[in-house]
Amino acid sequence: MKSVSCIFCKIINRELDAQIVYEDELTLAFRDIAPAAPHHLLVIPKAHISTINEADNTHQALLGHMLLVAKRLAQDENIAEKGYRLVMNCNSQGGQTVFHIHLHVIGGRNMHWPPG
Ligand code: DGP
Repeated sequence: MKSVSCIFCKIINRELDAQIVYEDELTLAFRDIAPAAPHHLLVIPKAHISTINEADNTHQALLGHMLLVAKRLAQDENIAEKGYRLVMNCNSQGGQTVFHIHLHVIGGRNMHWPPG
């Protein structure tokens, strides 16, 4: 199910431009418009799930698939060996600003811990 007002659904439907780097039947990946590091991709499900709180057991394979897509993209971007970070923010205190779940794949520089 798509949400008409969701910007990530619009990217999936090609109603909004993005630098798409990967697509399959379940997911889409594209470059973040405001990169937080030299490499910053977003992996999203084609199904509209607004936050990880809305995910349930029917999404188990999809969520695992997103992680494997992220790993593959890190390899494609040549950041896998040095290291990278996978992040999914949830709701306002978690820093989520787009309410269609997405896995950030961030790399190309040293990461800090704890995150801000
Ligand atoms: P989050 O704060 O976790 O919800 O991350 C949302 C990310 O989405 C943020 O890093 C910026 C990115 N973003 C927002 N709007 C667009 C857009 O229209 N295109 C692209 N490529 N990225 C976007």
